[in-house]
Amino acid sequence: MKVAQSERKHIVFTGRRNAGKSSLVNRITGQELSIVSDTPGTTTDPVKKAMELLPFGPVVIIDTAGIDDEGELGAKRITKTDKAIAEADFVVLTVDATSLLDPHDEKIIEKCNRFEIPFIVVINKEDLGINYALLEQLDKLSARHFAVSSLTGSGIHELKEKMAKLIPDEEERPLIGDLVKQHDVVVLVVPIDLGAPKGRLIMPQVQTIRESLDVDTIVMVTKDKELRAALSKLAVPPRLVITDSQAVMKVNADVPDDIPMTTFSVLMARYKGDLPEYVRGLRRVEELKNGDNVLIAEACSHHAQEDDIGKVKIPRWLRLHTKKDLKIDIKNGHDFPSNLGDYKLIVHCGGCMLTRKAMQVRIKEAKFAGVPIVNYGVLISYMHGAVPRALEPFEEAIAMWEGVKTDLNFVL
Ligand SMILES: Nc1nc2c(ncn2[C@@H]2O[C@H](COP(=O)(O)OP(=O)(O)OP(=O)(O)O)[C@@H](O)[C@H]2O)c(=O)[nH]1
Ligand code: SF4
Ligand SMILES: [Mg+2]
Repeated sequence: MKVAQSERKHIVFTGRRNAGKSSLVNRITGQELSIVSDTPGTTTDPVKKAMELLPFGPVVIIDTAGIDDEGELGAKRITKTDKAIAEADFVVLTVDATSLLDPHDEKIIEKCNRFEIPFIVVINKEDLGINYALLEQLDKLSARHFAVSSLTGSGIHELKEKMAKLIPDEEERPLIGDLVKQHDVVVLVVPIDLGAPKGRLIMPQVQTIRESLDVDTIVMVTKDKELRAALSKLAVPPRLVITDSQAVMKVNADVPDDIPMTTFSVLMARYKGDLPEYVRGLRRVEELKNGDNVLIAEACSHHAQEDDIGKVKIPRWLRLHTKKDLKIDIKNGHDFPSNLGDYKLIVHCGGCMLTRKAMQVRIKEAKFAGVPIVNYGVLISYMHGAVPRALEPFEEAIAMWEGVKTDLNFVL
């Protein structure tokens, strides 16, 4: 079965130049994927390989450039490695058995601890003998370690088994499966406007349909224009209506109050991100002042439409809603800026191309920098008057909303 990259666990191999990262990756994958040489700085761009890590399952193995690379190019490579680590489900820090940990290695350990990324230190080149002081250093940091030789192959099989046990095999989170039950009717509202991709549905829509079918519900898919007609044809009211965020205002008006309603983005926010945290971020929307910096972050660099949601619509709606002269930066791709502290608010996309772990790390980075974060779905619903309605199916989000509302003394 083909597994989407964002659903595979990402294992990032990092370490200083010449520690033997590429040799280790080649041993683990059983393929000569990465070039090995005794010239430091051989690996430049990250090398990715999807594979089955038995007994664990599908993973993506990522070999990276050394974390002690030098010069201007070296610094760029280190940034790429940093990004790869931020998106990792598991990190393998490779250290030369004859050396000691240096500040570069310690920084990786500190980062993994801070962002709760599980990791192992692989002491490579054990055939050359292990420096006892290195073991002492690792023990002092309580860093889990394991010795191998990528040259002779000793310890590799055991390492793979160890990694398979350590990679977090999170329980599958439901997108919608826990909100509906057998024979419920679920109505999905999918506007087919200029922004809709030609000839297909987008991933969150497809995933919602598939999961609804898995729990034996009856799915009705309609455009926003036909929603009223669709509802009138049903003998029983639907259990839930889910709409694309961009039609939330119309759908909110068209769906009777006693029928629960939410958006695909809110579902995705719960699935990939942290829905209560995004709701908490709404408080900051009302605290923004003239001249404040707002970051709009998109996790991939899709081709921008003329009236693009992240580049055009959200900035426009945010300025209209706050009536403030905001300075809005739009960043996309895998670059999540390191200067988060310069912003008053982060508005993040749904992150459908990110792993859940990567999205969680971004949320943690925002928290660490003390900057509130919201996502497109929650913000759009809020600015279009569909909060708290679109949050009602989710207890924790509603509880957070009650707190936010009290804090701001909203007159709703
Ligand atoms: N003796 C011994 N040599 C090894 C072992 N693993 C790798 N080497 C050697 O160490 C050197 C560096 O190996 P690489 O795998 O290219 O190291 P790297 O960490 O990917 O290096 P960069 O890509 O430059 O950052 C090569 O000469 C390898 O042959 C090992 O287990 N034992
Ligand atoms: S939600 Fe984010 S990751 Fe998904 S397509 Fe849009 S910009 Fe890319
Ligand atoms: Mg290499």
